[in-house]
Amino acid sequence: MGACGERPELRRDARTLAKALSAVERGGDEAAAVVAGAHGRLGCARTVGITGAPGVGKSTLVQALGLALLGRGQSVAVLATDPSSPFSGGALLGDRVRMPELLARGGFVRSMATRGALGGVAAATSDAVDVLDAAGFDWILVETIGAGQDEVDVALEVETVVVLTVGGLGDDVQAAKAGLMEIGDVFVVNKADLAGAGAQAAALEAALALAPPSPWRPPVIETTATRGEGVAEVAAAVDAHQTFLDPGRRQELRWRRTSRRVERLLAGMVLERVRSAHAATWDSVVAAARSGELDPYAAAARLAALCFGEGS
Ligand SMILES: Nc1nc2c(ncn2[C@@H]2O[C@H](COP(=O)(O)OP(=O)(O)OP(=O)(O)O)[C@@H](O)[C@H]2O)c(=O)[nH]1
Ligand SMILES: [Mg+2]
Repeated sequence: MGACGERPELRRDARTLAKALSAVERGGDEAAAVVAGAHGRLGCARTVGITGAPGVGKSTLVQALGLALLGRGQSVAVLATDPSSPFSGGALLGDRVRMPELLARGGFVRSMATRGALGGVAAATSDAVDVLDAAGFDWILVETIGAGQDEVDVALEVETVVVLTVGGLGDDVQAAKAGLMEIGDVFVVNKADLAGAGAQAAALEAALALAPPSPWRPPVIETTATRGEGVAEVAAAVDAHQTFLDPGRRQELRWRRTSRRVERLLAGMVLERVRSAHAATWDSVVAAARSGELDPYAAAARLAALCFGEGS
C-alpha cells in the first residue's frame, strides 16, 4: 500500500471503469479477474455509505455532499446499489438522472444491479469499491436502501455510515426498525423544511443516549438536502469520523471486512460447487425437505456431507 498522495494519474477513463463495474455486476470469474487487477492499489479512497428508507432523500444528499467534496478539489465516485431490483427495476437509470450536477462537475455516478452475483449485493459492492479505489478516487459514496439485512451488510462495506431518516412518520425511530441504529456513524434527519424533523432528531438523540458508551458518539444533523442546508455539517461530521478512524481503527475495520468478504465468497463458492456437482441429489434432498420428509437441518447436513465426500 503506497503513499496515497503520490498515486499515479487517476485512471478514470469512463469506459474502462464502466467495463470493470459491469464485470463486477455479473460476478463469477470476470469479477474475480477485475478484483485481482485492483488488488495492491487499494486503501487510499475514503468510503462513505448513505443508507435509509426509500425516498428519504439519499440521492439528493449524496449529490449535495459530493458537490461539497468536489468543491475542495477532491474526486468523487458514487455507487448506487439496487438490492431490491425486482421491485424497483426503474431505479437503474434514476440515480444517474437524479445527480445531474454531480455529473456535470466531473463526479462519477454508477448504479449497480446485482442480481445473481456470488455473495449478493454486499459482495458486488465491495468489488465495485475496490475498482473505484484502485482508479484513484478520493471519495467513494455508496447509496443503498436501508431495508433489511442485505443493506446492513452493504453498509458494513464502507468506513463511515450515514443513516438518513425523515420526520413525520410517527413516533417510531425508523432507523431502529431497520436495524440501522447500531451501524450509523452519523445520523441525518432530512427534509427539515417539513414538519416533524425536530421530533425525529430528538427521538434519535434519545435512542443514541441509550447505547453503551463508545469512543465515537454519532452526531444527529438536520438537513434540507434540496437546498443544500446542513450539508456542510454532514461533510464536517464525515471528516470528523474519518479522523477518528486513525490508522489502527481503519486497519481493524479493513480486517473485519476482509474476513467477512472471504467467508461470504467461500460460502457462495461451496454452494455453487455442491449444486452443480450433485444436481440430482440436491434436487431430491430439497424436495424431501419441502415435503417434510427431512427437517431443514437434516437436509442441509446431507448436502454439506457431499462437499466432503461423505455419503451421497
Ligand atoms: N421537502 C424536501 N424534499 C426533499 C428533500 N430532499 C429530497 N427531497 C425530495 O424527496 C424526493 C426523493 O428524493 P431522493 O433523493 O430521490 O430520495 P432517495 O432516498 O434517494 O430515494 P430512493 O433512491 O428512491 O430510495 C425527491 O422528490 C426529492 O426532491 C428535502 O430536504 N426536503
Ligand atoms: Mg436514490
